[in-house]
Amino acid sequence: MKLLYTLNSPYARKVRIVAAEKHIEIELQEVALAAPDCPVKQYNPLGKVPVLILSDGDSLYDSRVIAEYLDNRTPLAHLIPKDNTAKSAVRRWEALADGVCDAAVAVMLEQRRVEDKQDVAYIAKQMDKVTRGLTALNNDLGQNKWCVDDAFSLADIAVGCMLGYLGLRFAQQFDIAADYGNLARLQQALLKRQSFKDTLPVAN
Ligand SMILES: N[C@@H](CCC(=O)N[C@@H](CS)C(=O)NCC(=O)O)C(=O)O
Repeated sequence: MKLLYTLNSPYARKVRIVAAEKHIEIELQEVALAAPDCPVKQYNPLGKVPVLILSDGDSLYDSRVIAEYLDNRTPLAHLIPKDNTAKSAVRRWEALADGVCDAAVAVMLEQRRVEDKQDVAYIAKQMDKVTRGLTALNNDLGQNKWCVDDAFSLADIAVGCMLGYLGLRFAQQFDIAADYGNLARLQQALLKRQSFKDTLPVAN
């Protein structure tokens, strides 16, 4: 199996962490999405990473589908609970964390345009999603160690990848330690795991 990824994609990081936590060997191929010969479109019509290429040449996307596929590949250390209520809770945390990433990525892309072409109202709307998402996640976590049922899961991985991305791209705008203390505590716990240490985003 081969994963097409970019170094700082929070969605690809989620998949890399799931694979590491499950001790599943995956060949990693870093891609440049803007390169004319980028292989991603060949495997995912949407042209987005991550894409997992299976041994029969078939491909899986997006990150949520890949995470579930990997989680079911081995019985070891399940990251998505079997119980329906707990499973939905984990998937909801993931949906919100990924949604915060979607809004943050949208802002980052808009801010890369020439300044007088940027849509200020659009940026503000996306930033509101980020802020509301962070507040909800921080409140829902409360004093709990992990997001769902006191067990490490895909929910924690998704939230950790989102926080890593905000730290990389929006460190000036969001002071997680000061304003979202519960999330900051979760992030500290996650950063002790080898899977998180090995996939830290790199400023570029
Ligand atoms: N929902 C998708 C989001 C993937 C995504 O947006 N990836 C970004 C990189 S962070 C991408 O490939 N963008 C290229 C594009 O949109 O053309 C997932 O969870 O995998």
